[in-house]
Amino acid sequence: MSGKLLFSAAADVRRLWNYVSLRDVVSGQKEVSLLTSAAARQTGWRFVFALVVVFIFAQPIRAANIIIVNRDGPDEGLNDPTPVAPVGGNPGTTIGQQRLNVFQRGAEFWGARLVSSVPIRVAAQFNSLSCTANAGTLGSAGPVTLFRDFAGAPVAKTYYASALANALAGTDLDPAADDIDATFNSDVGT
Ligand SMILES: [Ca+2]
Repeated sequence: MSGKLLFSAAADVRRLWNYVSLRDVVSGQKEVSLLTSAAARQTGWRFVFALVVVFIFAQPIRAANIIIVNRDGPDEGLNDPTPVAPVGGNPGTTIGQQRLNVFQRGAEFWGARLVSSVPIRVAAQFNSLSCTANAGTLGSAGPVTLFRDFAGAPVAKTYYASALANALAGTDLDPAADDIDATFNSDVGT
């Protein structure tokens, strides 16, 4: 929980509190002493603060489910059966499994930080890309599809990458397609 969030929530509650107090006085439903009694306000603020704390901790975990879709063929890339020893906390015992574990770790890292009710499908593969002894392409990734003018789009006539468009729409705008295509260089380290 950030201090900024708590401050913002408290400010909103205070505006609501002031509004309710003013409304009650104008309508004559409550005594004016509600506004002027320090003891009443203090008790009220304790109650409001408790409500804010309960509200914040009752919120669901903000996250997204990122699914790694293995697009490699048999015995290559993410399916490379070459035996290797576990290294750097990666328990995989083949090159392919270690590569997949890295993808999965990245998916979990970003999944915990992004917000979407729609699963994000990442088509993942390792292929031979540009590589020399001194330089090379590590990899690249990008959206598979773009959408615009869908229900929930914040700005008209503007394209959004599919994962973002799905999150804003609250539904999968193209369930048959992956959202992100990621290719990393199978020649690095060989
Ligand atoms: Ca491949």
